[in-house]
Amino acid sequence: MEEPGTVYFTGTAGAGKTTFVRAFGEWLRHAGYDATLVNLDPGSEATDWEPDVDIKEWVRLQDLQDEYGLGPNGAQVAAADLIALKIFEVKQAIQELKTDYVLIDTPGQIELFAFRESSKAIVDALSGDRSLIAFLFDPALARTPSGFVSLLMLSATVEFRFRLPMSNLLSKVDVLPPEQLAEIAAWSDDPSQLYEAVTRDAPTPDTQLSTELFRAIEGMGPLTGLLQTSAKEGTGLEAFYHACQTVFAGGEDLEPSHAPSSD
Ligand SMILES: Nc1nc2c(ncn2[C@@H]2O[C@H](COP(=O)(O)OP(=O)(O)OP(=O)(O)O)[C@@H](O)[C@H]2O)c(=O)[nH]1
Ligand SMILES: [Mg+2]
Repeated sequence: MEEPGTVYFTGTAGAGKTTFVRAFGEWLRHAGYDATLVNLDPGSEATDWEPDVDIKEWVRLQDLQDEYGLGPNGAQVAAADLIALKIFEVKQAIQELKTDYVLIDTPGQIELFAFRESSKAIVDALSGDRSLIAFLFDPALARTPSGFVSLLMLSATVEFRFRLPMSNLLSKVDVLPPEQLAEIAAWSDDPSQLYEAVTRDAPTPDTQLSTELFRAIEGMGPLTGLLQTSAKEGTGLEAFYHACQTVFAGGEDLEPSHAPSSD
């Protein structure tokens, strides 16, 4: 059997990761594909759905807090290390289900996920040749030029850490008016429009910084294809599926787009 396509969902707290995983999982099943939905968040409190593989069977944030008197963030750090120790059991549970797709919901606190060495070990263990990281842009941040640039930087940081192909998604587009969506689309398609928006912003102290950050991003490569999605309304799920397929089929370079070429 062909190796499954594995997609990790990352993004700032509350960006819509869990909702997207569920909606996309349903979309895939409806379209006739099997999907395994994996919860990698040991602190997830969702009671209204059952992931197919749930890290809480192995590691629970609440237990760590109770047992060791840790705060929520200390417990997340400890949890990431414990998950890394259990990761081959988790991998086996995923593999036993033998599905076409594996959708992985990651912990809400992106810095805990993105910056821990143990997360790198977790992602390395679960990823095959057909893997992709989806990074969700929360519209609450993405609608301002400086917020948009900050999210691009964060997405680039995740790519730099994990060295996997990335797909950037704008989530919850149902909450933004069409003019704002058009503006965000223009920023992602045309770097010069983003640059203009950043510099046109009121001359607040962060403008200089945003401009410098933007230049750094521009130097890394093209800011291509921010997909507009709404898990609530089902918008963009098919387009995201095609984006995944393109990466899995090797249609796009499987190396991180920002990696320097070796020749
Ligand atoms: N309008 C709208 N709201 C959404 C959509 N997707 C998620 N939300 C809402 O956004 C909030 C956060 O969604 P989650 O899916 O829990 O986000 P998350 O990134 O998993 O959050 P954490 O794991 O806590 O970081 C919830 O109130 C969701 O109902 C969407 O497509 N449209
Ligand atoms: Mg979540």
